[in-house]
Amino acid sequence: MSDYHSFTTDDAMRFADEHSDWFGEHSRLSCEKLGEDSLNLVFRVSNDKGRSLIVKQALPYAYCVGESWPLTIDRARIEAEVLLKHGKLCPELTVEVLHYDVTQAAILTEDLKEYRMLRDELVAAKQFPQLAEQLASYLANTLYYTSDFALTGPNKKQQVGRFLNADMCLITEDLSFTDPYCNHERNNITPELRTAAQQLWHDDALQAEVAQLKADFLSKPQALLHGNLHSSSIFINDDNCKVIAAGFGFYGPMGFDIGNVLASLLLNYIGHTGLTEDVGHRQQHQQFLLEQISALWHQFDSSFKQLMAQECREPMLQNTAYQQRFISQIFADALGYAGCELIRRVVGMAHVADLEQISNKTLRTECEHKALKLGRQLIMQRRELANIEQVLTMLSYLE
Ligand code: SR1
Repeated sequence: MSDYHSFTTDDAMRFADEHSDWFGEHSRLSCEKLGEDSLNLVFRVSNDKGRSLIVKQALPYAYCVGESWPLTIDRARIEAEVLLKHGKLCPELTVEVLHYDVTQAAILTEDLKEYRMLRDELVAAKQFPQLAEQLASYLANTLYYTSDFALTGPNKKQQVGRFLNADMCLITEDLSFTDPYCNHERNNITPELRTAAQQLWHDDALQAEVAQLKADFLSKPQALLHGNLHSSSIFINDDNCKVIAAGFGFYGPMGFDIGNVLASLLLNYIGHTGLTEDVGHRQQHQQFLLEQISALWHQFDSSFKQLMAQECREPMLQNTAYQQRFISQIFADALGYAGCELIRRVVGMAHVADLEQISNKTLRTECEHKALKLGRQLIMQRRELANIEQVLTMLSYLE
């Protein structure tokens, strides 16, 4: 790490200028530091003709916490390489990486100025009819083409080694699968939720299932995951969406990425009971979310099955009964990981705007209880739930 130093705005400007021809000659550049990432430094470099790029630099610690939480800067290489790999598989749905520098742990990407963060848009009850189709395509392609269905055994193992990402995985292992189930100092629990949180700490049946999901997260390298695919890692406009921020990428269980997307939509559905007062408006937005949740799974399921049927490289994995069993397992895993995400966003360290922005405290607490209840049901019943419609029915019974 000898030549590494954290960037000033001047460094970021130089980095962007040296490693792209985006600005052309004789541009006057300016740079602003953005505060949109909890772990990294992020800069926007612009020229006087309105063109801009993003420079993201990993610090040797978590930006939002400080030096007491050290992290390897190798996560920038992993992030860049995940985005480049996913970008090859889904160019239109992945932010474009123009350059990355291992020594400076810095990445230069396109600036998604025409896009907004999906979480903010969903909190504002904006609707995007193509969302499920786009995300299902991203998930099916990135997960299939980085798995054993598509790669040779030796190549796959080499890839697993390139993307071990121990520090970032440990954050998820702790924040998603351990802290919410014990009285951990990192947890962020409102007084109104204290009793419900304490129930989680003593819920042996639930903890046995979370242990299974955590064990799979630790030891099931099925595909190269994004690793943090919630609605703050997705940028969107009326035509398209793009996935950003793959710093948590690693080879893990496919259901984890799918579950995180489902959880973002479910949290938004639950949150709107408190966010949107007008009943008609709320129901209309929630109906949109139900349709997207259903379409997301159905389209993923059909694309992934088609890929397995038509492109599977490995003879033994071409067995149709095996493929059917595989997709059922992915569905159950996705529901389990969605459940863990719902729970950790209520009682764990990192909360979400979908619930935090509910100004009426009573309503917010009600919504948080619903998220905990649904999270538990998804984890406990994930193997019995036969299809996504049963999940939607479960959601309607939360009221
Ligand atoms: C210290 S990082 C907290 C959370 O933010 C990220 O987006 C991940 O979801 C992580 O768990």
